[in-house]
Amino acid sequence: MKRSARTIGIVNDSNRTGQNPPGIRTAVSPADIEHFNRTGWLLTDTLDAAGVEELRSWMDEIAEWPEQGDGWMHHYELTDEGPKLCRSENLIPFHSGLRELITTGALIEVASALLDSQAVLYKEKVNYKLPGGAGYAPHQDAPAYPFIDSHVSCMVAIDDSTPENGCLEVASGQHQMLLATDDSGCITQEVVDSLQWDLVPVQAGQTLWFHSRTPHRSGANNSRLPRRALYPTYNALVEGDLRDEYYERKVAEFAAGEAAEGRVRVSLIGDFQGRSVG
Ligand SMILES: O=C(O)CCC(=O)C(=O)O
Repeated sequence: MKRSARTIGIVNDSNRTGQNPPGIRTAVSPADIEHFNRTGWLLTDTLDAAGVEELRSWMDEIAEWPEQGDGWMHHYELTDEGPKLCRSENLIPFHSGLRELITTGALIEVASALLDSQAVLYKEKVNYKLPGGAGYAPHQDAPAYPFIDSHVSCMVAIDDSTPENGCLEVASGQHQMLLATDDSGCITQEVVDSLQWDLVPVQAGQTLWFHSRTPHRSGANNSRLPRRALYPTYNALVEGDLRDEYYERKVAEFAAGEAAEGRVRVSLIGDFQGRSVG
């Protein structure tokens, strides 16, 4: 895969409001919303050091949940060091702290501001990207998110996300339409080569917001430390509260279909490059 990309930094950390529990200290300004509407992404501060520590402890708990749960899903990939957890999803029915963090307070307020409408949670996942964990091919999320056209997602960084450990790369200003896709539902190589890709390092506690049509990709984790990130996705409530339907559809499609040869299936498109555990 051709991987030339520039690096961009935080775009706006002004206009921050006072403390909101638990450890959240952010709001978006009109300039932030303008940036998001123009580029399709926005980097904000979300958690202070205590909030990051709490989120890390929740992630440690969730990673210990049994593989066969009461509705949550764990996915595993094969790395050179053996099988590792790569994703957990459908988590909020089983974790009150996480439910509060992503369905009340600053995150849902920012999502509502970016959607310009009251937001509701569409889905949630954690990508662990443990050492040796694989990256994601260039894609837009919208083809993997059925029922409606527009969503806003965010990556809440649990660990610092860097070029070395597989931070996201985005293509700015490309979120108005769906791009051409290949057999796996990812962006065709010709289109990928025509886009400018920007690396977006995200520090633990910061949040990278992006539209579900914002093209993005990421590399493997070539470091010795985890690169965990929490990804809630929201939609406008006027379009429906679709979370239960989303997971019903996902479970049904996973039961009916196979992953591409040798790959782990974590999504309704084939963006994840992780090897199957077998
Ligand atoms: O966590 C990453 O590196 C990328 C995740 C991603 O693109 C996705 O889950 O759709």
